Amino acid sequence: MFNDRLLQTLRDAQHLVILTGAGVSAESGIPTFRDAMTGLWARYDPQQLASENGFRANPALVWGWYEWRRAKVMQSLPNPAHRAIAQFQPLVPKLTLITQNVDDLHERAGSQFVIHLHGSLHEAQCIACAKPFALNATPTVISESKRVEPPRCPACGDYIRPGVVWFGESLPLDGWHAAEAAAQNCDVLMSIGTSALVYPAASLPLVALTAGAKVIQLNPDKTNLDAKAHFNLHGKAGDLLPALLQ
Ligand code: BJW
Ligand code: ZN
Repeated sequence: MFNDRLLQTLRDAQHLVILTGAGVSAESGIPTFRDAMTGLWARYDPQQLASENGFRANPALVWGWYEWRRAKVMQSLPNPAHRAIAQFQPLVPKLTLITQNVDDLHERAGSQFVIHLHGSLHEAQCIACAKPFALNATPTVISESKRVEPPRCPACGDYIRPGVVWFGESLPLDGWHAAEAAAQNCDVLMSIGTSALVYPAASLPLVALTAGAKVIQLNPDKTNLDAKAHFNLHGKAGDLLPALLQ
């Protein structure tokens, strides 16, 4: 099913970087962002829902939408792609797992150290003073367009916001620096289930290529990375990754 050079590249890997995107959670029933029919951005305006201006303009709309997504993730289970990624860990001397996903499905599949470049649906903080806020364990929002007034910060009284990275915002700097260093120092990088359109995450495979690493891409569709990657595997992560482990 796979070509020998690809399998040898994986067997020889000393430091494997795995960069994941929404496609890895798609088979758990979590919608991606940019898939034409089913992606979140096909139905919602990213400026309205994933920017600080959007939140300031309509906090209850944005908070309700994120609570609906958090509930959806909590009702979902890791899929064979998450589980296969966790199973790579003992097979290579060093593995760095970097995700753009805001769910916790890698952790629930058994991956221990996960760099979350775009934050987490399961964290929240004050929009003004950044004090962390403990979310209730069981979100009750089941309708995607239900408006829910966000909680208020006990310290300063401003709104609590989702702990995710919106457009125009900085990535968590520790995570970003660790991700960049891993891309610079790895010998193999796998880019899985990402459209490779959102920066700076999309620059990580390019950093690895420039540093001389082999890049393997897994995605049912073509992306901008196809022309640059050493190997392009067109298929679903949940089919390809378990087969690669065989
Ligand atoms: C399957 C599958 C299956 C389906 N198996 N695959 C112009 C040019 C360049 C950059 C910019 C620009 N204008 C503005 C910018 C910057 C901007 C940016 O990149 N915009 C571009 C869209 C143009 N970036 C930022 O603003 C970032 N901040 C920043 O740059 O600050 C400076 C800084 C840098 C470093 C340190 C400090 C400061 C912030 C970006 C934040 C992105 N936020 C979101 C929302 C998070 C919250 C939430 O969840 O609501 O993050 S947007 C959304 O896109 C989300 C995702 O993590 C991100 C990436 O999406 P992903 O994962 O690739 O999903 P999709 O849907 O795009 O692709 C899924 C893929 O899966 C598809 O290809 C399918 O084919 C595939 N698939 N089923 C495998 N079964
Ligand atoms: Zn506050």
